[in-house]
Amino acid sequence: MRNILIVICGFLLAVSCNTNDKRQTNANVVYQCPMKCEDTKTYTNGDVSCPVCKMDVKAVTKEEAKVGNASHIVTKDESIFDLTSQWNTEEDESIQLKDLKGKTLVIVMIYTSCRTACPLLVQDMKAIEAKVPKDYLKNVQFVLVSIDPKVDTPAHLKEFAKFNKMDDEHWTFLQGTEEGTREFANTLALKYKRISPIDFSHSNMISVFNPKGELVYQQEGLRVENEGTVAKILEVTKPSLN
Ligand SMILES: [Cu+2]
Repeated sequence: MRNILIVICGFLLAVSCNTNDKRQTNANVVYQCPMKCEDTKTYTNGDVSCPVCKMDVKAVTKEEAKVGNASHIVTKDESIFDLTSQWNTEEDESIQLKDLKGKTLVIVMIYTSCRTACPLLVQDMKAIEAKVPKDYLKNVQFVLVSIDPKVDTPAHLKEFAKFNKMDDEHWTFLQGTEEGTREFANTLALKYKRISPIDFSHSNMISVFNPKGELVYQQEGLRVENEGTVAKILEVTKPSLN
């Protein structure tokens, strides 16, 4: 009888330890926008959606939640010139990213029918371009990659470029395939998601690649200070002599 009691006590102890463990794990779970629109802000309730991008919040550990947006900055040795996806430019030329090799690339992902963030991102790109001296500008390519390749055809992109006075040679607009676009966004750690038949939610990010195609800098947000971005562009770009 005594033995049985010991076994039962042992069993109860084990069960209560288990429940404790579970409680601990649950206490460590919070909810957060998968795009970190509100940076490190968390919710205790998983039934809400992000007030910024409208995506459902997802469960993360408290440690994961503390890692802010800036953690996306990846300085890997991988080059975007290794990507073999095919793209169409606004001039209706078919290219691969490696065709842009040798220049510093300043890249943003947008879609032309966006009426909220993208017009600001376009202005941010132009503000950066305005700060790059002419002799450097020859070795820098400003690239706008569409996240809505169905709508943003080369003709459409050309129209957009003209309208926004971005049709100088150092501007390039790219339309890819759905797959190629998604793959490219992943290499930037950039997230986007269709939220209605015509609209997307997306991260707001301008990325700088050195002439070897390695990611060297990312500017996050809208209308943010661009000094760091410009400094990085000048650091990795050789001015042209003529
Ligand atoms: Cu947008």
